[in-house]
Amino acid sequence: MTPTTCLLIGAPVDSGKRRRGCLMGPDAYRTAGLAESLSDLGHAVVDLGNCAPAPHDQDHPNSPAYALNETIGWTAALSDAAETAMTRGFPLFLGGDHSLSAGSVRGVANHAAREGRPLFVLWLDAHTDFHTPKSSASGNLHGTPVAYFAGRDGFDGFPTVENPVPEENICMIGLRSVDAAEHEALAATRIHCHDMREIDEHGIAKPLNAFLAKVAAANGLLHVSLDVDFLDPSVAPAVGTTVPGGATVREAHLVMELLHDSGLLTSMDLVELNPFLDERGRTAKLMVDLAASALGRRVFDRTTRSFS
Ligand code: 6HN
Ligand code: MN
Ligand code: MN
Ligand code: MN
Repeated sequence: MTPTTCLLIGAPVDSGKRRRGCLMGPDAYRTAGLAESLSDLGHAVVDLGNCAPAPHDQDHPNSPAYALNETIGWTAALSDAAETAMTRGFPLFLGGDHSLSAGSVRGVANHAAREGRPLFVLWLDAHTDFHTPKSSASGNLHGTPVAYFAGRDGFDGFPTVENPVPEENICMIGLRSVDAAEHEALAATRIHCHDMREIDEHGIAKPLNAFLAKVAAANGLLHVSLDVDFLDPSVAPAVGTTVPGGATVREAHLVMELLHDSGLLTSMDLVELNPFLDERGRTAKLMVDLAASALGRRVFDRTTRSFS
């Protein structure tokens, strides 16, 4: 990748579910050496510090959605931060739970619309996060961001999504925990869904390369959202929603390496890291290494055939 300006945007969002700890995520990435890893690759790195949610009302005591108004406040603030950052460089959102992507993707989509280019989203996750606040059985809004930025109804009180991401521009890889309501809703969409069974059978490069070809053909922008639980819990224990049977370290790195080689990646979220559940920082370190792969780190250079 030609050297770029990486903008680190701390998004200590902890409102998207009841189990606490994701608010420590941004500092865990900093501690694990994210800025240094990216500057070692030749990028300029600007740490913009942590965002705060926009002012918001108290929740209604009977609200079925947990911390609804705080999540609405985060969505507004992060959307603005994303839109601004897209004009300055490559935004990297340091989560924070996955509800942050409602904001990051909305902002990136507004930027894409202003540029007159289509936005594509790659969702790397065990889950589809396609609930609405009304369909969610858990009431945890980290299970809803895709439905929000795809323009589903049911997000009363949230900032209006002026530029929904078209269904056919969304690709999910790593799926292995999909609720019945999400399954039914997704079946009626053109979202590309690739579960772990498909990855086992055909390899992870196949659906990814097919998607990247679509992005390239459309001259699109590409946002990637990497949920820690995309990875197998044996290598990434620091997440509250572990599901066995996830991506291996090499599968995840291959995705990142192919993303880098495509030259298409324009923004990224690192989400769901809960440092309270980590083992001596190993999950934070793995996520930092994956971000570095996405931004150009490699062991062996295929063009010069030399080790670096
Ligand atoms: N995530 N489908 C479950 C729920 O509570 O709605 C799990 C959501 C997981 C959220 O992956 O960020
Ligand atoms: Mn998720
Ligand atoms: Mn997940
Ligand atoms: Mn597909």
